[in-house]
Amino acid sequence: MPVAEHRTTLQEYVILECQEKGQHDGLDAVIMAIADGSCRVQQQVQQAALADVLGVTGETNVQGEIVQRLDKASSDIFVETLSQSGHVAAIGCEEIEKPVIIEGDVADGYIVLMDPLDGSSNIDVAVSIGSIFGIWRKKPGETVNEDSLLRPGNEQIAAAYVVYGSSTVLVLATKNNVCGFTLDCASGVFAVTHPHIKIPAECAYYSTNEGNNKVLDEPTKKAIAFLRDKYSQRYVGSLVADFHRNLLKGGIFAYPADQNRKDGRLRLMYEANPLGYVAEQAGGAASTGYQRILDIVPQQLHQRTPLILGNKDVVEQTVLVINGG
Ligand code: AHM
Ligand code: MG
Repeated sequence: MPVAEHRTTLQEYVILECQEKGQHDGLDAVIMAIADGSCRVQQQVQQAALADVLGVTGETNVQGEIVQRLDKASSDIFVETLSQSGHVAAIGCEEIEKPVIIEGDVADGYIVLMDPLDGSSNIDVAVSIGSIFGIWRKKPGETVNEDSLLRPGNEQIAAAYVVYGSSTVLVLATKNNVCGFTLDCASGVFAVTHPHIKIPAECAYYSTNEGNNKVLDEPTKKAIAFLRDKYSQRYVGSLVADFHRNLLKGGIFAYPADQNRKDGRLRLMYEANPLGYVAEQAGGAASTGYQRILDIVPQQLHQRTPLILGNKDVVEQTVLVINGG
């Protein structure tokens, strides 16, 4: 018997959620397209070298980073499932320089920004990786073009991520509601396993690349020292996996700007914004150190941002230290 039986499936959940939120225009299809794509990606992740998807493609992406074969495969899979959903007007993707504009009648379309395979450095070594999605509703009557994707995170109507770890978990956030689903690999069905996620009040962990300490400015060094003094460190090096642990167990993730990365390391539109949205709906917070992530008015699809993400109180205390408090 499939283990997902007798549990609410993702499909049942999104239909109810869309009814409750008055979203009757295909948001459920967009979310199921993400779920279908992530089932296919997880099969490749599980088979790894056997499916011949490890290693590099030999290309570099728009950020100048080496493209792994699984980065490319995941990007292709999600572009296909989202395009075919019939409700996506445009896709912005870490691996694709320009937005993918979907032709045809998509009057009620959504705009999806995605990191199809997060944690690229962990692909070849069987460590948890993931996919991240921010979802915006197209403006009424708008003809979508490149600028249509440059919307602030506070206009997202949903966000989701998938962790391909010891199990495959999809977390979906809609306004004030965050829910986790585990994939039953035998049936390809996601079922509710983590209802009503709220980030625990107590912060257990901090997650940061301590190797960057030497290139931090003094206030940021003090902020990291403040975290180091109070909490245990956990750092996977896949944002999705680090965030997922901190969301369930209580914790804070920090990738601040440094001498080598003046604008930070992570991407605003398809890493910081979606996870910032998930964090806020679960009672947490996301900041650059100076500004709420979701309030940033984006200038470019692939722009980077410093990111402090997790327990609200601890994000606020960290921001205070960065600002000399
Ligand atoms: P990617 O989207 O190309 O995988 O890059 C983002 C990743 C994040 O998952 C992770 O938090 C960060 O880069 C790790 O960076 P570093 O190796 O500098 O610690
Ligand atoms: Mg990433």
